[in-house]
Amino acid sequence: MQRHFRFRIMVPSMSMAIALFLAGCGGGTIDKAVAELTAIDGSGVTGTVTFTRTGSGISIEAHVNGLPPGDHGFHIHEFGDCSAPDGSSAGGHFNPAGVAHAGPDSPVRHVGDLGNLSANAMGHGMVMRSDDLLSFEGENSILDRAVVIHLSADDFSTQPTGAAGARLACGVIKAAK
Ligand SMILES: [Cu+2]
Ligand SMILES: [Zn+2]
Repeated sequence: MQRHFRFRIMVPSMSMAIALFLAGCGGGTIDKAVAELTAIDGSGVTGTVTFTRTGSGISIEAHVNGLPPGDHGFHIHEFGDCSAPDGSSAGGHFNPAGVAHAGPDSPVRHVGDLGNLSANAMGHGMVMRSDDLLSFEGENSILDRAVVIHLSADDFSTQPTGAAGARLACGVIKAAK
């Protein structure tokens, strides 16, 4: 009788300990994600975009090579699929709220509206900024979506694309350590 009683106490406390262990080791939040950009249709454009959690949002650090000098539309597109020869499989701009396209500093914009990436004479472009609209969870989660770099500049007004033209590079945003 006493043995049976002790057994019943032990089972719930052990399962609680296992749950705490799993929460600590396996259920942690994502703090970083990376998109490795590969060239679309022989463009020669490649790069890396790193997203890192900050206190209020996500910081973006992009390094891209092989670009024509000048500004290039820089977006997060809805689908993490870069398989189509023209990059169209990534879909349109990531826009969970169903609002209008705009620039990255506009109070109302697509979540995916990251603005332009400006390439120098060497074809290198870089972006370092922080963005409070991006998230690693919930409806604004950018995980498993795609970063796309375009041939032309985003004008921040033409709907729904910013008239940024053809897609030069694409990479799926993957959770990282
Ligand atoms: Cu785009
Ligand atoms: Zn947009």
